Amino acid sequence: MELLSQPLILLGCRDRDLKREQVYASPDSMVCPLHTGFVVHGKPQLEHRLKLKVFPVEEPCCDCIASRQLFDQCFSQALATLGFHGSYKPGSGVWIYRNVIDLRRPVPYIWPAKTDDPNFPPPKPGEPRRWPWTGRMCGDHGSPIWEPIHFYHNTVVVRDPAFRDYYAAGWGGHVNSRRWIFNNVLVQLEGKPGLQFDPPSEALLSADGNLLWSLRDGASVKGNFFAAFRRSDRFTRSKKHYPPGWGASDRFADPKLTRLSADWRGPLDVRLQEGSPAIDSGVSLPEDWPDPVRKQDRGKPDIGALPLGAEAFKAGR
Ligand SMILES: [Ca+2]
Repeated sequence: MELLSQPLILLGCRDRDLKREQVYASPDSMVCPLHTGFVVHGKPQLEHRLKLKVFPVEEPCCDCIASRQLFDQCFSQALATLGFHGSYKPGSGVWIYRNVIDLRRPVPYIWPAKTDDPNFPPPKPGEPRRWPWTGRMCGDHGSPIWEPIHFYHNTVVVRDPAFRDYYAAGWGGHVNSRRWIFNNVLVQLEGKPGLQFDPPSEALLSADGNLLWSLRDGASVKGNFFAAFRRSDRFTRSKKHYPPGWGASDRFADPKLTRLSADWRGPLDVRLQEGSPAIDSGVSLPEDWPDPVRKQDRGKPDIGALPLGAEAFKAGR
């Protein structure tokens, strides 16, 4: 089985930041590198077949959360790439930046129970059969309070619309603690990117300088993609806490990545090409936000994981 040919890294990472790991999850798992390690849901027969170890959720260590950072990593094939679980008290936050998150690949949530299992509809004429599901950017298990999150300068590619069409591949949802979402490239292969938000108070969220795109459907969008949202009460209310308003500098445009295919088997090269609308389109971030390549970025910030001219980092062991 091809899934088994890839390394599986179980993250317990209590005593260090994570850098340049190639992180894969199992087909039926949630990776929780931010806090709790690795959670496998049910299906013991599947776990056995995949020779996975099940790591119990650990009690938190809030001291280590205070400095938790994830950067220069590649994530792929995860059911919920960054997830939260447990009833722990959130720490002082995590910093997630300069990562490549490639969620094009299908994730088998369940296996077919029979040959005509309705969970596996037949393909449309001319299209190949495929798994109905892919991974999610973020999620939780049991509705915990999420860590305060700084999510900035990442490049994210997902296949499907986010849960409830939440903004930024899902980061606009489950906002129950402070969150910052800035200068990310967020490409969806199919369907329009979501512009839904759910924080109970606008004070919890700051978001701007993100570039959204749909590989299949972006070119068919006429007019200003953000027009309706920017007329909304929600946008107006967001100005009280983030004066430009959520996503005031966001863009909807093809980021012109070096290599991006709808076929998950194809390589993903997130380096920006000359002329990319991501160049110099980000918003300025505080100097004290950690960033190893800020000095390589000429002029205004380039959106995404790699500024123009930066070499792709090598992740994995
Ligand atoms: Ca720049």
